[in-house]
Amino acid sequence: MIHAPISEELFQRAQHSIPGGVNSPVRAFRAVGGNPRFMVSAKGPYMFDEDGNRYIDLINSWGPMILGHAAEVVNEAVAKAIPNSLSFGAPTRKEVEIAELIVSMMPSIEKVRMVNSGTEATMSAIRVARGFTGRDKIIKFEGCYHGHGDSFLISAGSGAITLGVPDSPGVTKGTANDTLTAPYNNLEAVQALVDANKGQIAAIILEPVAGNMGLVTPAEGFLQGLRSICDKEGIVLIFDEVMTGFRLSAGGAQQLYGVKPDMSTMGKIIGGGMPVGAYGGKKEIMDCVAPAGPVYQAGTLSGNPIAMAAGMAMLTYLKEHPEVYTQLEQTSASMVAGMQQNMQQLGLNYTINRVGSMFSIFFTEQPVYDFDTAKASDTAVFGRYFNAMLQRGVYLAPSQYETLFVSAAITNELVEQYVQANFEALQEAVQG
Ligand code: HOZ
Repeated sequence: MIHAPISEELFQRAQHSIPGGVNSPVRAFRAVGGNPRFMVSAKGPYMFDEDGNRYIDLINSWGPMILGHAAEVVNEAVAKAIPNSLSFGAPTRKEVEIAELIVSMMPSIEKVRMVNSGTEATMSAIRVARGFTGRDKIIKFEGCYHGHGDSFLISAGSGAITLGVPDSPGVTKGTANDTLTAPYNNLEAVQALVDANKGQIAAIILEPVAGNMGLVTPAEGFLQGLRSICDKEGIVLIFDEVMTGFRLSAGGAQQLYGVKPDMSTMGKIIGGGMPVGAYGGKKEIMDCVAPAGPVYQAGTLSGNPIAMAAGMAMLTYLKEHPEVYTQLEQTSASMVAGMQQNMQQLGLNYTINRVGSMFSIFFTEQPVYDFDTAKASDTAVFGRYFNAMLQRGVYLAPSQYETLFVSAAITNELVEQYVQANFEALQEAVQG
């Protein structure tokens, strides 16, 4: 039995000085019960908490640690950059190099602007799309999460739905009115919105593989269908690749599915674990951004030298080592195959969705292809499953409405341990 009294004490203490005791809501474990674990270190596939417990990590900082924790290639680059100052607030060679690298890796990106988080990237991207088109409205999909910008906290996934506030108080009616929503994978609904708002839609933004309502894959033809609606109507198609970028392939979901958006947003892996985001796209759109154009967007710490060093090291490694993606695919496929075998043995038939190294189990027997079908999952069973896995030293995302991220540090032996833990945890979770 894993105990965590120090984490419990820290969590109690944290409630006095931090809202809800955490700096990002999902971390509070509210959807699964119990106390969050306070981490002190991590190496390779493992995280270690304040109580000295070790966990196999399947969140990997929500994606960035694709090589596992404390990857030497990234740590060395950061260590080398630190003595040269933590920040300049002036341009650097590294910013040019990372921009060139991103352009060379992401199929649709011709120019890119670095920011400090995925949220900043998506907020900036829709401002640019609005500036470029001269239109106000955007379409987003129910259950997709694009960070916590006002325009996106409408039918939002991730922590918003985990805590039951998919439409957050504090977002003005005016802002909400400019965000139209459609069910994921439903082209007819998108077409109907476009028809009803002729000439008013600036952008359609989506996660090309949705990972914030659990993992939901794009149906065949969905991304292509959006591409042609956008082409016909002069709408900017934005792929939010904050989670999928550099993970599902070196060129993200757009490379995997062969569909080019007009703009892309990125984060997570792009910073190698440092707080970095970016948005980019076609030259003519990105040249609207100040100082090249009139759409204002800025950041004192944007392009921070330490963050750029980490991101550059990570992206360079991924570009030069395509075998990482083959390994991630094999590892993740084995994990899911093991889960499926377990379910067969236990007479269960829950839904598992997977693309590459991202996957989710939903506690429903029905296929999950949008927000409503994702919400059919029995979250009470999920909570029990999560805690049963935690007790067996496996750290999963503490919400049904998140995805798991596999790292290249997961060995075959760890896959076996994971599959065994899954068997026992499933048994425990369904017993109630
Ligand atoms: N779904 C979020 C990452 N895209 C979870 C991380 C967080 O909100 O803290």
